[in-house]
Amino acid sequence: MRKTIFFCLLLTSAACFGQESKRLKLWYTQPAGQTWENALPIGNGRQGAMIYGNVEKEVIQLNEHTVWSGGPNRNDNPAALASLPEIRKLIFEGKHKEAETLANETIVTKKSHGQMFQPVGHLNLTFTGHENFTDYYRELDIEKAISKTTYKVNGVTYTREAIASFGDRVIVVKISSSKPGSVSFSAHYSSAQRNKAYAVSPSGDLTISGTTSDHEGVKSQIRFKGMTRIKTEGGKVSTTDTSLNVSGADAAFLFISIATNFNNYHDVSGDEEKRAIDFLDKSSGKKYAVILSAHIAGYQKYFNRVKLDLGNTAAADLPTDQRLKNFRTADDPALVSLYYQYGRYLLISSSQPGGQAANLQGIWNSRINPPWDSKYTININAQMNYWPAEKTNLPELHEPFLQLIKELSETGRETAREMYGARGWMAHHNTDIWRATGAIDGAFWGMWTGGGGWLSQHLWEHYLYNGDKNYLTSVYPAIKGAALFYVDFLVEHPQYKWLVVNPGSSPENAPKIHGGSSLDAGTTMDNQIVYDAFSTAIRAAGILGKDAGFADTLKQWRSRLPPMHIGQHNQLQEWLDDVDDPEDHHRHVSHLYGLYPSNQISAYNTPELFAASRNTLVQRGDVSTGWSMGWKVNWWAKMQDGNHAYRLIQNQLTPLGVNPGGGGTYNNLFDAHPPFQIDGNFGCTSGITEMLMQSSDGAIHLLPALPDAWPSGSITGLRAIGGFEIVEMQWKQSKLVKLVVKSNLGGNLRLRLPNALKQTNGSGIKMAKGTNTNPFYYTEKTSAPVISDKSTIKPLQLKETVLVDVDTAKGKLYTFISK
Ligand code: FUC
Repeated sequence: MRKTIFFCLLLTSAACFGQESKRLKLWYTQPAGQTWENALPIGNGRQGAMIYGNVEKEVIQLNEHTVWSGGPNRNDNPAALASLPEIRKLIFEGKHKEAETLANETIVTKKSHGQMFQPVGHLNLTFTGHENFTDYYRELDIEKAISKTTYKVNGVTYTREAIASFGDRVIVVKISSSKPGSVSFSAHYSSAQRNKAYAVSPSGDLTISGTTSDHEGVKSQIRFKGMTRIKTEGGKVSTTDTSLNVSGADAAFLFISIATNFNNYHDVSGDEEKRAIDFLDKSSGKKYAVILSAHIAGYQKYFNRVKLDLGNTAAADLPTDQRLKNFRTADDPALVSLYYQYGRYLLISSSQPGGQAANLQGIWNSRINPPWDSKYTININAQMNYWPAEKTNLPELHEPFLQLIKELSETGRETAREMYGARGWMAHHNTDIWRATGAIDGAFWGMWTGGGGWLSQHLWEHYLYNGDKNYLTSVYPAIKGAALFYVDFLVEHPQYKWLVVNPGSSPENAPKIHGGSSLDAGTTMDNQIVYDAFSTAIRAAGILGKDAGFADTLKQWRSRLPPMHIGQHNQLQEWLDDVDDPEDHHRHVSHLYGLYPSNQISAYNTPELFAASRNTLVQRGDVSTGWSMGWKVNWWAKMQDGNHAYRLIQNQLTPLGVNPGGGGTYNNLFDAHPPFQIDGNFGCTSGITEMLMQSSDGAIHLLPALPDAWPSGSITGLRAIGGFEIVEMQWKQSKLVKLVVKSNLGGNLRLRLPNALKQTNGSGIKMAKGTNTNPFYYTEKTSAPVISDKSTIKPLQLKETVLVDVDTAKGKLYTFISK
């Protein structure tokens, strides 16, 4: 803020206000052209659109959250159960490749490898005579969720505004001009879907109807209907068989609705026609100003909860694509806050209560056969989408994902029983809108059983933030079922006697000595996931006063899981044996699941494992795919190394193609794996939060990883475990100067501070001793690690912090300032 003011003095105030208002905008001085990743995303959780901002031929690429290939289906392989003993034996005998070959036959599906999230098509707008234009400008205002394009032709300024309305279930485009009567264009649909038809309905609406693709033996059962109704001020609307033509209007308003027959993963009996018409009829009679203000209010209800200021510099005055190019060498902290808020914008736009969860591309996909089907990869990617939800104050938006998990706990029950003879439920490494839980792609990738165990932690996380026991009761069966699966699935390791997952894997990676096979028993991530599945079920059962006997069994079984291992390279071992290669730069660093998002590895409780995790991170290297770098921002934040976390942000905010062999960011600030995957956006937003505040390790830790690049700043509205809200936090010269915390549930507020603060009313704050009495902050004490004889691991020197306790009452605010 101070930098802004100083900079303002150098400029006219008008210019300065102009820049101020661009703070939360992505803006450009050229159209997207033919490049989808230059177009700007809008969405309301049900509909998504990419706005190209092309002048003469505008393209609005359309998505709807339930437009998926196929129909209700399952993809279990029933041959799994009979071959399980043999696969286990082969792995225990060190014949990993043979085990994998057998698993490819008997465990990997013979049916669908998952269905595809597909586009509806394009709405094309042709503006004849607009070939030569000047004064071009387009933006996405993420404070209001509005995309805008303006340009001049023959002295007339044309403006297009597009919203995916949060109040009404339609996309609305307003086209206007500075001179009355100059709005003329034609509109038609196009689509790469094979089965589709275009028409103009008797009521004069432009329509597209079709069915999605049959895919991998699953027949499409999804019918979609898209409708566009145009209302004008002045002028005329005429029609052809497949287009609407506007001429001489002062302004035109396009209402775009899309619906399908999808009700839920096992019911497709809805009426897409009726739905699409209803959405149009309800909205198109309203005044644009009314729709717009409901839209902004509906969006800002979520967006405005968090405000972040990391400072502002002259570097921020350039268009977004230029800033992205410059970021690695420029001082542009405001690009980080823009990117941070863009992550929240994307979650609000792609994940709304009652809708589908944000998939691999959120809700934006133009391809009939998208990369990885744009489905849900649940060995990291889908979970990462939801890392920002709780802490950046968007808990309602977690709901579609929690619903997906509850539904998987239904479909995954049959998979557990049929394939593994186990109770409870499980999922392999992928799922889709039909909640398929079979093993796909090949055993190297698909032979991983951790989907249920990991996902169930999201059900628990939601409770840790809201403390709502009714909610916990509603998700307890899924939490219990995820643990129960492992009670039946674990086997004793013949050599070490620990209980292990076999067959398992450390997602998508293999140690060299296993002949190219990823299959193994007791991998570190598998052990950590089982540990969490058990611990969470034990705690949930305790809180709800249920299943005491079951919880005792889980405690006993948990004590027989393998401890974590520190290997010869001072690394956290990825596998049970010390076979890691310090030159391995694989994008998955799955064994650090225990550091983040789990907290089994702690700076304060497990110092050797914490130090080993750092070595693993260093050995694995920084530059990688987009999502991998996003995860690393979180890990370096947990390492309390703000400068290293910042380096990862620099790597992530790099135009695609500059990081050799790695990902980066597209001009529209979409994350590049490459190709586009939205997980990296969400992972980085989560990581930036973790740099400023963490609450997973026994206290609310403020500014745990502040980089030198952000000496002063402020943030409002973050949420912490136990119902606390960081109403406001300010820091100056890298020192925390003000903190306001709201307690929504009461209980002990334990703060870990970078420097001492005093409470403004002077009472109640005391130095903390012993464990935190707040039950939400209970942390499990993991077993001591097994350390290799060759290791020279030593705990890291941690930054000094001040640990204080404040007894809080429900609903009260607590303010602290520098001493
Ligand atoms: C996992 C990753 C890939 C990609 C895919 C969607 O398989 O290993 O990098 O992100 O998911």
